[in-house]
Amino acid sequence: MKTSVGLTKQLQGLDGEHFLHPFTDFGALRKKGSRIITRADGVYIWDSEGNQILDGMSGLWCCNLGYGRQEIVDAVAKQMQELPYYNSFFQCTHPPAIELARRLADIAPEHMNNVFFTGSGSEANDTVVRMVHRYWDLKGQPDKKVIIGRRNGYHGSTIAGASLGGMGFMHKQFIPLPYVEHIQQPYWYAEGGELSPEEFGLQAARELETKINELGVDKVAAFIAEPIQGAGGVIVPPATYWPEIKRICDEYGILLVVDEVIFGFGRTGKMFGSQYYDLKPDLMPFAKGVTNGYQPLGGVMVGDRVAAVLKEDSEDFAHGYTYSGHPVTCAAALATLDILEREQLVAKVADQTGPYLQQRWSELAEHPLVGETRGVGCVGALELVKNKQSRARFDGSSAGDICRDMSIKAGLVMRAVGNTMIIAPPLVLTDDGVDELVDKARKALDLTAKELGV
Ligand code: PXG
Repeated sequence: MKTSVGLTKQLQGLDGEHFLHPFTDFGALRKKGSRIITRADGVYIWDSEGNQILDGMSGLWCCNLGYGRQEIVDAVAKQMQELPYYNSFFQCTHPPAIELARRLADIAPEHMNNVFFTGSGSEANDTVVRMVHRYWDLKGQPDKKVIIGRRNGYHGSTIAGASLGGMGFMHKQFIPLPYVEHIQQPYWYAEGGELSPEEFGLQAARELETKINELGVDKVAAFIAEPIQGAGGVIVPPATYWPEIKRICDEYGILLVVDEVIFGFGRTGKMFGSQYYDLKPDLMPFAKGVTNGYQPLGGVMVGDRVAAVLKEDSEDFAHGYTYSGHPVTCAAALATLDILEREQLVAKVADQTGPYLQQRWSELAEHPLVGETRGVGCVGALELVKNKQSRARFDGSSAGDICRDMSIKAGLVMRAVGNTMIIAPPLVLTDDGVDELVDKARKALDLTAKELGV
């Protein structure tokens, strides 16, 4: 749909009047007017002014197979006709949820054979808290309640999700759960100082050991982390980080929760980020890409040692949502997994799309504004800096905000996290698509440099 400028203004007016957007300064947006997206196809979106924009963020890290996937639409329509809703409470179930549970058990790491369904990644992380606490209660260690996360980690926006995450700007707007603690993030470029990435990775990981000892291992239940921080700025940990975290979790016997909401379903070139880093998580929350973003579905994959204990519980596990295992969302997920397998997209990211994107993306490091580029598979980040040698940053998020707007002007959705620019394009991006993305990102950087007068 191409709308007229007049209609765009009218919709923006109504939007500002009635619609409270997530993570938004309502007043500022109302003044500026929101961008109205009216349709999408393949790797492109179109706005109400008719501009065609390459979606470098796969919606919000979720439309990994791109738009216009009729097969998912058909599966959803068929399921809606057959059984649009039934619950999985009170000893009931239905074929789509059963089939999806089995399918997920097939593709998850070997030791993960059970799933609890939710409606989102945030609900998945609320479920994580409930499972972790129940597990240790049933193990006869009810004092083990503390969950350790990381500063600048993101695990969603419910009270539990936002508490597990370590976003200071979120924490200051509510009272985080008292049993969640945070340690340093493995963000070498911003916090590594004079240390090598390898030294810094070890140091950041060892904060977990220090924190466990400070709190007492008898109080600590679990550690939660994203394999690579997504919303925090595509922070790829140094190679030394995950092996050391693994060692500490094993040695102290605490549960390892790897949040796969962004990296699940192929983004690193492995089915799960845990497999990319050779981790053996006890719990694996997921969402987003499982339905290609077409339906709201999340869940928690449960490792055998936790599942065995929960399944021996003589009481109900007193937790669940009306839409846990909603049949229509499960049908969307099954169609998504069919496509992912048939088009061999995970292998394609590992062998072709990922390496080519990383090679072309790294060329942007030569740009005068860019201090570092990094990435894995189909994600990338670049740091906008005043000075490449000293790694001196621009104030606040000024450069990032400009670059985000310039990127749209250049025809590309690139997200700004402060002064870090990030991309997570659909896994179906072709080599030509990669070239287009990098050309547009470079144009955005040139326009940003001009605007900043550097
Ligand atoms: N865990 C991780 C790792 C996430 O990235 C969630 C949990 C929560 O999922 P739901 O479905 O409840 O949103 C997320 C979500 C951003 C951005 O700006 C990232 C997310 C959500 C919204 C914005 O990068 N990730």
